[in-house]
Amino acid sequence: RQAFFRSDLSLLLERVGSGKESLSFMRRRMRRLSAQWAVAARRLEERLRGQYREQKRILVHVGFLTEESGDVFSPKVLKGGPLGEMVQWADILTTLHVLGHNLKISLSVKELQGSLGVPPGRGSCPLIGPLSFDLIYTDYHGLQQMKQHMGLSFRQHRCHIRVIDTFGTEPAYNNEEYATLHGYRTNWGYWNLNSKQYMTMFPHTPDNSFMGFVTEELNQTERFHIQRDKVNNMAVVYGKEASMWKGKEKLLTILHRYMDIHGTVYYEAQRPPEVPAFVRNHGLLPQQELQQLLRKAKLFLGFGFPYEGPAPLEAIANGCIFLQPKFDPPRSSLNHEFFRGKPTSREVSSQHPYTEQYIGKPHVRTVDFNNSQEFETAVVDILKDKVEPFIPYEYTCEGMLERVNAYIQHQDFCHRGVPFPKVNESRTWPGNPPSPFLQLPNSTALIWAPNISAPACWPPLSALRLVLSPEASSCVKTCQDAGLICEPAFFPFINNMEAFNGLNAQCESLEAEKNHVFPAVQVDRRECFQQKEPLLFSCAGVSAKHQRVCPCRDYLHGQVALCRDCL
Ligand code: U2F
Repeated sequence: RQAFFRSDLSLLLERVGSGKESLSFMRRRMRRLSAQWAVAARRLEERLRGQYREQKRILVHVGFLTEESGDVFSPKVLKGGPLGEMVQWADILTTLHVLGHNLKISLSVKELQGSLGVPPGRGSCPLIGPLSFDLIYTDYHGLQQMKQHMGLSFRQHRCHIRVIDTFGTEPAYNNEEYATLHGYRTNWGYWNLNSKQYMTMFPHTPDNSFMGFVTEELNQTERFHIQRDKVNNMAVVYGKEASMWKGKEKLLTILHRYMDIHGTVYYEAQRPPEVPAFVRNHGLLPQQELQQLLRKAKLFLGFGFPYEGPAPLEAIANGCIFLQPKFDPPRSSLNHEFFRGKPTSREVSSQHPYTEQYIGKPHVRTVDFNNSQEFETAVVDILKDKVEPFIPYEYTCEGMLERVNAYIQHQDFCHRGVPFPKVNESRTWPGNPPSPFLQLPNSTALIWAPNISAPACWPPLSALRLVLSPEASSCVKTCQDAGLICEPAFFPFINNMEAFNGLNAQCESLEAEKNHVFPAVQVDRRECFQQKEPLLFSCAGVSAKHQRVCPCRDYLHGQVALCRDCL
């Protein structure tokens, strides 16, 4: 059956219900953004005209909101607790609904069992029949619950699952055997999914799919009002909880020399929060009122926590400049408590690396907050800067609809499109002779555009550009330095001798091993290594001794998840 765009959200709002604060928060958000979604749906429909889109049966099981997982989030919605996850789930549900799919929402284990057809009273190993869903969106809590209640069927059906995973899961952590043997085992990882089944809040690593969320857009009148009403010396501090302001008195004092400071810190009437007296605290605001405050402010100031939330994008969308601390050394699960135990080694270079790397000046300034002079200079510069409200396309409703639609129509983890080539088996492609090579500026990397006509693959292989990384560089970084992005779906096509030859690797030996940095080359020893375990293909992997064979591709401006030929 064909899917048709929907612009009316009433059915969705009804299904979400409002039994808890978290659900009410999500419903309020859906309602507030409904006009914006409708416009985006019309635009995308126009652009995709003529494309057949299949309607999928989708189960959405929001594990972290179930009572069975402890639901620690809902009671804190009005008390300064995390809201980012709720923002994202509200937007995912809306996207799936607007794209015209057949949705079932589950917010408890009971509903999950009902949806999956688990007979009541059966033990922990039921065999359920054919799955009545094409796709299941859940999170790590939900995954655990599904495994528990699907018993033996879990393995069989897991290719249909998509895991909403805020900070991302790297392949080395996802492969159970490898994680256990090599010290990558955490409480969350080791599910042996295809790493693209994990969907993140920001495009952290291309090993995962970037799901995202949306940022509220401005109409012409609102833009005009922002220009008119901006208060040049008004700052809003990013931080809903008093703990996020601890130890920041010195910075606040510097800032206060130049600007009026506003905050939105939650407090209970009898115990006002400990913020300096010169701060005007509004208390935790409803999202809509926070937007109004941001429309007036010039500066949005991050103090280092929370990491990677939606609020900086909202501030930039409302014409603020986001000033945030650089982390040197970068923080990660290897050196920092908050990230410890998360299934990724990703290095977090600032409070919000996405805004640092993908947006940058003039909207974002990332400086060393331990250096008061540097901080003060940034504040002075911001007072002089002129900025326009800005939203990266991938964080607009149209961008999210476009991206998720492409995933739903093209990603398939149930059928292996490419037969995994037998290791050491040489495949011959009708292809260009691998020259001339393009030497990338300031890099030892070589790039080769093979002309492969291979089986159906998404993204299409026409986008493949093969790059040999320098030593100690991941494919994430290598592709980025070449103005491209790493595409793990291409790994199976380049795990062979043609690729090594194409990159002029001059292999004298070739071995196949399970190692998350392979395929790779040890150039001085002329040793080449193939990957033996498809689940370990990894863009993120990095090794001091190896140069990695990196499958890169182009990407659309403002929509990094998609390539030119992806739509
Ligand atoms: C992030 O979670 P947070 O919820 O702490 O992220 P924020 O960026 O602070 O804000 C989320 C939403 O809260 C809203 C605001 C944002 O959309 O509009 N809000 C509000 O309604 N009223 C206010 O007064 C202030 C903000 C991240 F998203 C999570 O994934 C992480 O787990 C967490 C920890 O790093 O950080």
